[in-house]
Amino acid sequence: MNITVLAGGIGGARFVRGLRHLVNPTNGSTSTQGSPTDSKITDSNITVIGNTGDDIWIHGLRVCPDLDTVMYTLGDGIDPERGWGRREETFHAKAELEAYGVEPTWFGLGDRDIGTHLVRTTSLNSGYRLSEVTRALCERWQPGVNLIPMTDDRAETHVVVDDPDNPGQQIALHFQEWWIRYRATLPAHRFVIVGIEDATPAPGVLDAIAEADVIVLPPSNPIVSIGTILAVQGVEQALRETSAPVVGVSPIISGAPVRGMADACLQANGIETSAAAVAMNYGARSSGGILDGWLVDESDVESVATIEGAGIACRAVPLLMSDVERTASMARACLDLAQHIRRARIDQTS
Ligand code: FO1
Repeated sequence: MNITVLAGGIGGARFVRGLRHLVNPTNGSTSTQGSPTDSKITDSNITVIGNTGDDIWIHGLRVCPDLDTVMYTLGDGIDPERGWGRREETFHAKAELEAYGVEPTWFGLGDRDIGTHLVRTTSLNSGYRLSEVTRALCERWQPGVNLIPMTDDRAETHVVVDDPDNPGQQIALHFQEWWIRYRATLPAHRFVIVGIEDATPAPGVLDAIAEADVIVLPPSNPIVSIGTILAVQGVEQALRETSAPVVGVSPIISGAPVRGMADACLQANGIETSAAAVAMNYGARSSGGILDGWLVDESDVESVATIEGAGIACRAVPLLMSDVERTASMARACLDLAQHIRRARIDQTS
């Protein structure tokens, strides 16, 4: 089975780790598989289309937070508490830059992480495409999935806010400054993806959508992570045209994001912070959107009828990714819902 996932950072990476555990359980571990139909699942391959809208030049280094979070999480190099950057990290280089009074000082540039950015920056400067560099970096980390950036071109999310230093003026901050330095507390007027007009899908992105048996939207930020991937020309159209069921997982549980500041992003786009509102924002394929199915947490079970009424098949299951097994169960629920959607289509056509 070909499974394609459109992923952002921490939430998306953790979901893919559970999905990988489901389809390629490590030897000896008890996976959540049970029924004989699972043989179809176990020889699956996973392609992750990663968001690059968060990417930033920092002290001359190209940093790709969401690609690295997926790569480190699946390669077991991630810092488990932070959810980003390397485990056993130190920040000596960052302290030296601060001692020189070099800005930005708000970005957590780790010493081990700098190794990745040096390899990536050198390779990019030598003319390699980001997708080629990402493949090369994954040779070391062996994530067990095919990680492809959404585009090899520049497409950087900026956030238009009221200038904290010039009342009455608006400025565009790089997403990372808004997210890290200001913790998304400056109300966002809108998001602008600089370069998106000229950005084309990286090699393999459209094929991964067209050739998928299932496409999953994990609980990543629907605006600045998955929304950014959808903004790359051709991607949303490919999702509408693919025969694969598109199943999403709500990043909102009981009206709040599980982590991160997705609510600040939703508010900026006038979207209510609820599981149903995020599903409606993606839209049902039958009404011009991209969603065939949507998973909400059990605590949001009352929204199932509304979502189904909009033409999106919906199930309420536990959505807290507190460990790999629970996340694998969520992934299982995604694949089961995709199977249900496929069968329902066959029934309709027969
Ligand atoms: N997030 C923070 O909250 N503070 C940081 O200092 C920080 C540094 C950082 C460095 C490398 C990297 O790959 C990610 C980093 N992140 C940091 C996370 C990052 O801002 C977010 O994970 C994504 O951009 C949003 O998903």
